[in-house]
Amino acid sequence: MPKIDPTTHELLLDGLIERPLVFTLKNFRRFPSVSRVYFIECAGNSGREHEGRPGETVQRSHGLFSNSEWTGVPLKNVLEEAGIKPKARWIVAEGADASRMSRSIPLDKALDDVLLAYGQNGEALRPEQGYPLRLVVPGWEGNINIKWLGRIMVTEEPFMTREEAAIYTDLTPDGKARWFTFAMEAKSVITRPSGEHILEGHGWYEISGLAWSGRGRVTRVEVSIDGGKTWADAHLNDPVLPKAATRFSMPWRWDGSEVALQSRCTDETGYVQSTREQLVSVRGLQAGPDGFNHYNGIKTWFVHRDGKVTHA
Ligand SMILES: Nc1nc2c(c(=O)[nH]1)N[C@H]1C(S)=C(S)[C@@H](COP(=O)(O)O)O[C@H]1N2
Ligand SMILES: [Mo]
Repeated sequence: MPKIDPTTHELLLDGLIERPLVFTLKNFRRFPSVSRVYFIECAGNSGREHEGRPGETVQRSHGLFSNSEWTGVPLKNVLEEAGIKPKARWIVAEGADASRMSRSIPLDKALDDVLLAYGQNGEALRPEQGYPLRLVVPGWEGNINIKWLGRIMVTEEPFMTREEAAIYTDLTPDGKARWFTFAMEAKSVITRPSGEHILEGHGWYEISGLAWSGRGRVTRVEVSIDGGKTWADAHLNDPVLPKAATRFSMPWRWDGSEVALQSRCTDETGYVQSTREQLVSVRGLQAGPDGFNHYNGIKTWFVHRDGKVTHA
């Protein structure tokens, strides 16, 4: 983690803008701020499911995920203050960590809902989460949410940085890699009961879990107790916010038989979460340079007769 002195740390805004700007945290905080709830999910989250080597617990299978209230300044306001030149199409955000981790983002997104965040859950960002300033790019893969933000350059083209040209790409069966898979597609996972839980006897339980979509609101979550043969609608707990985790729940009476629990999420674009088989038929089974990314298949937990819940 970089050691950053917030009294001297600066955010440099340059490239295809009328007036290059340098912000200290103090003058930056004078912009009007907003607070919004968004998830951040690593592109590699649940990649082991794609590989066919699922994690034993929900933490191990789907744990590269969080949901927070972020406070900061819309990037749009800051870019407009600087004046965007007509040729501009992208921005490049750079971290102040040793690797200067950098990502390119289309200007349309930068002017849509991206935040320059300095607060998380009502307190200052913690050092691990990017103190003093982090780019929050709602619904897009975790890697692009640059921590310890030090520079934003407005450009004509993407920079093709290591993370976007190699690491967070998806290898397809014809040997070509998909670039710029920005949005995290609709996904859901049952968190209770889940791997390593033990059901203490037959009777009523509440099945509950989390669903989200990088493209907007979750509109429906269905739950199956027979491995996907039949489905029933789960209840969506309020509030249901766009690009944020939504909790779902469903009462369930366990009769002591073997059960395969699954959840399936639909988002406001009409997209329905697919099965692993459907995804593998399109994307194959070749890992990229950093493993499997952008996997969002339906997750199964098995309840055994003795009440043990496992991933296999
Ligand atoms: N500057 C910088 N930002 C970064 C990273 C990094 O290594 N350096 N890691 C990224 C990756 S790969 C992910 S998944 C998210 C994780 O955010 P979290 O720690 O808040 O969950 O931060 C992203 N931002
Ligand atoms: Mo990541």
